[in-house]
Amino acid sequence: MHAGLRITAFAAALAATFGTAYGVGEAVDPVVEDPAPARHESHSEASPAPERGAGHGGHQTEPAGGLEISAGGYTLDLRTQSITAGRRADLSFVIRDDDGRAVTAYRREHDKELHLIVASRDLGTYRHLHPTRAADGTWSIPVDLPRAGGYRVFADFTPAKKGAENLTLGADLAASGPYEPQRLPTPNTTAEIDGYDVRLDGRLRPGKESELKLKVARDGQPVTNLQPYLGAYGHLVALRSGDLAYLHVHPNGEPGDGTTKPGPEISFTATAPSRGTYRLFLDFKHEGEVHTAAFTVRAGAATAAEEASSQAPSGSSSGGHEGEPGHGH
Ligand SMILES: [Cu+2]
Repeated sequence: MHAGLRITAFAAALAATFGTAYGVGEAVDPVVEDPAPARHESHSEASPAPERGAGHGGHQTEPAGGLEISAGGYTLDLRTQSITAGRRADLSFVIRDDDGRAVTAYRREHDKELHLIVASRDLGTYRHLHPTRAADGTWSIPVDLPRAGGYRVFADFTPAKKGAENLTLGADLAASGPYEPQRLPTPNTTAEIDGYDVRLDGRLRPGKESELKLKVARDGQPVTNLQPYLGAYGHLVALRSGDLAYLHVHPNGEPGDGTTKPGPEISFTATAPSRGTYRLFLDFKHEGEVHTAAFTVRAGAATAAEEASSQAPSGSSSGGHEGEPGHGH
């Protein structure tokens, strides 16, 4: 399984189909030279996968996923479009092909046929779920969203059909109730969750691959017995603040490969599709429980100092806007 190749081919297909979306990344990042012409589309089933990053133009730009409800010939048909905040409800959906038929055959990725992410528009609430598929192709899972507001539902899957690429489709979900948008937390490199301290090293870069390392500790001691979760020691999802573009992040190494240790460090490779502010969510498993640590990071800050100086919250404005305060430059 070479996620790199699939995603590269997917990038090319997406570029061919949705040239404008791809153009966003190009416009803000002059380093991107190769617009990934449509001819690359045919690659998907070909020759052995090249190493990630060895692709077109010497580096790889992965397009953002999740911004479209329909892409690559598949559509996310979200049957539940509204629920009540704070009340458990069944979320159900169907993935449909070009002919409107429910897709019932998937390729497993990270141990599952489909990964479902539910995130609030203000990125204050995040869920990584694994719904159950009925024989007719209907997926369902109970959800309980604590706060009212707008949410985005992401389905990350690969149809089993020959030549099909990994896709992340997104659809809106509303949770009714009194709405109080939360401000995006300021950038952080340490997160405390359920008694664990998680430290983030490395920076997310626009249009360039970079390594992100997360180190897990508890009571000041490095955790060296993380448990495999979804075929890795951690699962990292990055969402762009402002439009909730969904980034694919690849774990480096996997349990049992002879070199990857069960902590304290978990390594990932990620590419931001543009400058901007992103929220990173790390799921890791320890002593039978899954925990989620969250980080706010800026991609494209010229220096660490700029990153730090742009962290200051913008005064006491209580305009009730979602997301982050404006850029400091
Ligand atoms: Cu998952």
